[in-house]
Amino acid sequence: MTRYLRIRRTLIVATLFVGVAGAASTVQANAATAAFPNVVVPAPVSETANGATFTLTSSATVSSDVPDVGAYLAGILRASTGYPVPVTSSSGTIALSLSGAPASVGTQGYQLTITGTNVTVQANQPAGLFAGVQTLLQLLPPAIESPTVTAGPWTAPGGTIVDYPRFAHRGAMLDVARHFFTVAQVERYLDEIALYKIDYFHLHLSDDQGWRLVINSWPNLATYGGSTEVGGGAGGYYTQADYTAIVNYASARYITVIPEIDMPGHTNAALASYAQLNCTGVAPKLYTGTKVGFSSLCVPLDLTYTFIDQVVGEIAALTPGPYIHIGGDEASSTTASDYAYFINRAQQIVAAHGKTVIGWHDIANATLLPSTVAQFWDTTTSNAPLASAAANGTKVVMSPANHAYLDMKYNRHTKLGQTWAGLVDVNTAYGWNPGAYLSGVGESSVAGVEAPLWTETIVTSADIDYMAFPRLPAIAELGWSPWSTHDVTAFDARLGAQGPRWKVMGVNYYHSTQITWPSGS
Ligand code: IFG
Repeated sequence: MTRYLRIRRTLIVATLFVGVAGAASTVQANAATAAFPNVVVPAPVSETANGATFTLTSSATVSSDVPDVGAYLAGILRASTGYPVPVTSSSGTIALSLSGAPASVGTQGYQLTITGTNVTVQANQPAGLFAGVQTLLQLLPPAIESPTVTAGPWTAPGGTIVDYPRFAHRGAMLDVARHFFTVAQVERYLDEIALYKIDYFHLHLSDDQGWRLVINSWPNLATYGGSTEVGGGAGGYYTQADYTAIVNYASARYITVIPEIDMPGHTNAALASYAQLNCTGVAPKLYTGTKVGFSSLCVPLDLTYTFIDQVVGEIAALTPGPYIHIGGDEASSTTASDYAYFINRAQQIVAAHGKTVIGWHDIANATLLPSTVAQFWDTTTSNAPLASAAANGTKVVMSPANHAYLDMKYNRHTKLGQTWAGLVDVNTAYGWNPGAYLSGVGESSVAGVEAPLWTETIVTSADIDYMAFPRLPAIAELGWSPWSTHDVTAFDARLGAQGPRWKVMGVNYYHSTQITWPSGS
């Protein structure tokens, strides 16, 4: 069990209530009004320092209107400080409250107030409390994230932060089809993305090289279609209980899972699992290479739509979130007319199961349902079918590969990753405006952003860490922070301050030469 895994917080259900919450925190009002340190990622909307310094002491308590968020925070504080940090029913030293927040913070934002003696996080919804807790942790010393007891002092600068997201959709994607990752590895990544107020987790569950989720009505998909991976390894798959565990772990961190079944292309694993799904009636072999565009479901075949209906039906029943991702990318082996027909039918099937479709922007070549969301992934800054769909009300999740694809190499020396979309170091990941990037797709058409991590070359959790950090926080900031705070110099400084936190957490991040990393981090 690596050091990092120990900090993978399981929410503490049984919490200890004590009657009297007292905080013997030391009050150190600094003479001059200190400014907030430039450390929080994503950058908050507003910060006002009050010159006080809060110190967490062994008598500190946490109270929370949402017990699980209180338990999450107390778990982190206990692990690193060694303090008991009981969770009380009210008026904790650190109080997480669902009342008193300004309406401006909406459903995902919060107000954080730190005085010399107390901390208050106020929000309108539980997700806002969770977001405020992430900001509070970033204002405490990096060692607060330590999985083992370490020395303080545990101080935080006094002041008030009012904060809320620019875009409601801030996602991270993990491709578990090219290489399979266990539930524990996925949960580790969920812990990491939760630190940066990510609220959607896109799980790429099927592709040419693997099918990764049990579908009871089509059992060969997992047992045969999931039996290998890129390079010929053992592959693997999630039982439906595994998938539910991932969904619940994400949900406890206010992250909604978006399952993807890629279609009609990227379907070799499914076609290899059932000969009757193939137009020829002959199943292809399992594929362990990294080519794309060579497979297609059989569009004229009625069984294809029974297959999709049953697959989508089982997945929808396991997915509390609103979206099913139908892929739609790189269907080079499907004719344009078949593709449009197929996407139109697939959307109807998903809608019949009460879910909203999201798909790679290629689906704009079909007729999109009003609620269907398109995910942009190309390296251009214009796309005519997508612009006309946006003009008709289609919302877009922005994932331009030359900025947001975490499987791109940082530079030509990077061992892992690919280069087809270019070399992407952290300032390239940060250097774009999602609300003004694609011609004809303005701010009001943009649902948000997502950082995909494709895994043709990614095998271990350390590989995931290396490619995601420090670039994922850049995409997270583009999704959360106001454009008015966009400043690469200030961002690079704040990102540098994250290094010691990742070091303590055992996150294997890339020490980009574009960032000044504190010594020892
Ligand atoms: N494009 C393919 C992915 C993956 C990627 C690797 C999309 C939508 C290249 N499709 O990105 O399957 O192979 O960078």
